[in-house]
Amino acid sequence: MVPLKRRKVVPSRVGSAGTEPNKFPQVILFLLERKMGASRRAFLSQLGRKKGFQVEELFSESVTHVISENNCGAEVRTWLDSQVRGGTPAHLLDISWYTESMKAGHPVEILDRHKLQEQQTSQAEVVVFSVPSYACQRRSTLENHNAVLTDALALLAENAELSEEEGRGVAFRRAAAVLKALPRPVTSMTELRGLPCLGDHSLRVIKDILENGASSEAESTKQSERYKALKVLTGIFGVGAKTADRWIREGILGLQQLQESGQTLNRAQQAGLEHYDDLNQPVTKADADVISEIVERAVVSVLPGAQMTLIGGFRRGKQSGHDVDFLITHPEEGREVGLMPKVVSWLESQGFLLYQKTTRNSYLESKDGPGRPSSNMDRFERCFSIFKLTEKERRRTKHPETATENGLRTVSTPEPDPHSRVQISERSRCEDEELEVDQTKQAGHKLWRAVRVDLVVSPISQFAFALLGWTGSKLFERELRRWAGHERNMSLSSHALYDNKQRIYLRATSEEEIFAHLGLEFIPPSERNA
Ligand code: 8GT
Ligand code: MN
Repeated sequence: MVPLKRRKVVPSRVGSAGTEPNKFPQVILFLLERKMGASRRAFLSQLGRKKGFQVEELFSESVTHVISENNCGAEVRTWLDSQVRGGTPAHLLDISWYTESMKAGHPVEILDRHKLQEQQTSQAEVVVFSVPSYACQRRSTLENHNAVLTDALALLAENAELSEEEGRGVAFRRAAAVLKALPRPVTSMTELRGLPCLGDHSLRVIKDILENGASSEAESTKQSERYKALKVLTGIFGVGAKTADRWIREGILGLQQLQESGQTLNRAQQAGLEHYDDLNQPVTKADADVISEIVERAVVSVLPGAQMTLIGGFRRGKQSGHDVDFLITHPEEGREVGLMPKVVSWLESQGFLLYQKTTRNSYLESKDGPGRPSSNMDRFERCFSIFKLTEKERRRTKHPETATENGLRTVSTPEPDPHSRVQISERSRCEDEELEVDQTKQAGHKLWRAVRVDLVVSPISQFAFALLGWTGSKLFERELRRWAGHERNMSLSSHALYDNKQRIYLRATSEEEIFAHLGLEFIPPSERNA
């Protein structure tokens, strides 16, 4: 057993019948509930007391050994810092030390493998930054003081995602989100001590940048033929990482090679290729507002009383996005059934859709109830579409308020795009459009652009969950679910919140209520840009 500092011994507050008297007065244990769970903690604590160990219910400065399960040193350190200012000199140990000590009937010697990865902090090692572990506990800061670091990590995250290495992608995204939350630029590695979610790989990248001004890994990735080809090919709507990878292995690295290859493209990919330039141009908030009005007209025309909400990045206050997302519902449960095909038909009849695919909602037919605990697959009725947004619509739905707000309302004609002009003449049906084409040709400009639009329909009983689930960001959603599972023993989906302990679904009619169920402070959409 390693010698411990002599301390004032505080009598146990939890001595109760059936427990041995404290046999090891120099050892005061505390079991961290985080990730261990309350019931396992209670069980293990009781076991320890029976063997004559002093196991504290509450953390205090007298604790000599902090025991945790499935936590890394940084996570435990962050938790402890929130309890005791200036940290604690206690040993931070893995559960293995505890179980071995239980077996031996006395505190066993602390070996390296028992210690949590992070070494004990000395007085000199002061924690500079303190950031909560989960992105859903953080409000996004207005300014990113560490853009060079986060850009490199985001690029590596994107490359991992495009290479179907999801875990690695998430790790980089989490690390980037933590750095983005810092109040000032990081200047040395020691400042990162105690920060959550910084894995070895991310730390190597950060170190490289701090020492050499750039990350060699990020730079070489950016220059690599594979990354460039993945970007171009997945830029085609309907093409995911798997398809792009297959094409690359067949020697297809760009659009021209793809067109010449004679590959069979599905309907989505054909549309994606046809509107490639438009769909790879950011959608402005102004255009998102114009499309909102069109969708609203559609929804109200086919079902009076139905409601539509802008979701995704634009709900979070982003000024541009890669698509526009909408959630549709009706205040009377059940009235939303059959709504999607009607909305789509209306939009189609008005000539707004260049492409659409509606996926059926299998939830209604499924017998396993909303949001099965293990499932975060979305089962709402959903329509992936490509809108044709014309100048005429842009003018028609001009809002004086937004015009002055950000100046984006003044519609500037997009860059000439000969590729798309051809499509106009191919697609022209009515005289109006013929006239537009004429004008377009004369002016050398095109008078419409293609925009990706996603529509989702939810019953009102699930609306709050759908709204929360579809507002994003993707990392924020992932972190919410991680929090729910690890910290609350609950399962969150875009359909429901399930309490695994009580075995009940928790109802909510607003996002605020869901945060309250989760024991989280409410973070408004504009501050969720994790
Ligand atoms: P962007 O459009 O500007 O790139 O940014 P975004 O609006 O934040 O991203 P998005 O890709 O349009 O996705 C919007 C949100 O919808 C994301 O936060 C994501 O979590 C959510 N989302 C999907 N697909 C699905 C899905 O199948 N089920 C659920 N529940 N949410 C989804 O993108
Ligand atoms: Mn979006």
